[in-house]
Amino acid sequence: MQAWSPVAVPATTQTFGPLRVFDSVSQELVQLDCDREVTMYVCGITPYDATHMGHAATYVAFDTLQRIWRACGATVNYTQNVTDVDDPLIERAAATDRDWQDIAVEQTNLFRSDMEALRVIPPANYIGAVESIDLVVERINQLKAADAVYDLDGDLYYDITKARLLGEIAHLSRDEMIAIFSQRGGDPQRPGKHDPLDALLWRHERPNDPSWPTELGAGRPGWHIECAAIALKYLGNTIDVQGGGSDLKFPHHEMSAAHAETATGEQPFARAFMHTGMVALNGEKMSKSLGNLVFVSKLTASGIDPMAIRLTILNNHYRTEWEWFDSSLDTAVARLERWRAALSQPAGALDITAQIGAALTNDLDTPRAIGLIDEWAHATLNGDDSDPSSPTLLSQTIDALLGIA
Ligand code: 5CA
Ligand code: ZN
Repeated sequence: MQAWSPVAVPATTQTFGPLRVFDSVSQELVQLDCDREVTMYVCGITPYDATHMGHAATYVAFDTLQRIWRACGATVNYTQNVTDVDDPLIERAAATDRDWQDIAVEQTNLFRSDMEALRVIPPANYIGAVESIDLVVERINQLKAADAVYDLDGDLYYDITKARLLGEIAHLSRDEMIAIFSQRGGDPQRPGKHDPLDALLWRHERPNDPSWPTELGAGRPGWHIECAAIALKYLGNTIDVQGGGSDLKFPHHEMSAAHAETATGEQPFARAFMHTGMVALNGEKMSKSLGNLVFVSKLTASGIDPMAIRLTILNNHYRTEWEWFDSSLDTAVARLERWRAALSQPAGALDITAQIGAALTNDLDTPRAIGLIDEWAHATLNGDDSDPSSPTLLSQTIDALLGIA
């Protein structure tokens, strides 16, 4: 698939690092390598409804990681999928009497324009499920060879006893996993399954359900094998970072990692698993099903500077759960105005770029970086020109690392 337009990122003159981020498996900060080509897979959207601020926050977080990782010296090979065929999309199409493909194209286009507005660097590989059917079939065949697949009335399931580390990403007990599996696309109750936690790999063809003819028979991929197959193909058997929102820890990231490790026989699937906190509105997780949504596209259409939206997102640490308030956006609009006024002063910049780098390489501490810039802007606008260095360097650093132009 076509991603979206590239973003010009200014070169940073300083190199920052070491870079540490929080890994959901070890529940500790781990150091990411900066001296080589690194790989990052972030789960993409299911394009059945308009992308909202929660999605935007997740992709801005991983974009900020990519920017800091680059400034630390790494070349980042970034891959993202689009779940352009799955149950929610097909159900929405049926409910609205529309073609599922039309909905996917329309919503993926909206997502692309949101990402462009927020200055998110596009992935090098932007890959749809529909264009990955062959990859999925190849991986299911590998899983079969590993004796990890069984057939239930034509559907293929992954035998969960083959998983190395089940529960280690989300830190859930077996009972807890079974309890939430059905809310997250699983079918623990289906009669005939060997284990309630076995995950669907291949859904055989049914009336009014899209399917592709393959050597597995006609059907379509399960959700977790889609991401495993795409990540393995474009990034190799061990990726540096697997990312997404915290709602993807279980089952999605647990299952994708299990499928990948069983298929390749190599482990770990990812050196670090990173998860963003859920964004809420009116006290509840912003979600398509609840309908409590704020849209980037609506805000930008009403004349809001997308950089103020990005700044609102970054004023929250990516791992916290936070709530969207319109007043936070007002604060960001005013902040951006102050920063730009301070940066247009001919001199007076105290050199805070090293401190900004130190904050950001410490598990992406964007609120701390914003606080440092606030203090600097305040001092500069109050005529503190004790250090005559040029604001250009600072402006470039803010642009390169935080993505705020
Ligand atoms: N296509 C799958 C991943 S393979 C999927 O989960 N799609 S999604 O459209 O439902 O979500 C896309 C990304 O946005 C996921 O990483 C998800 O965790 C994240 N996300 C969804 N809602 C929120 C929210 N309220 N706050 C933060 N991130 C969210
Ligand atoms: Zn995924």
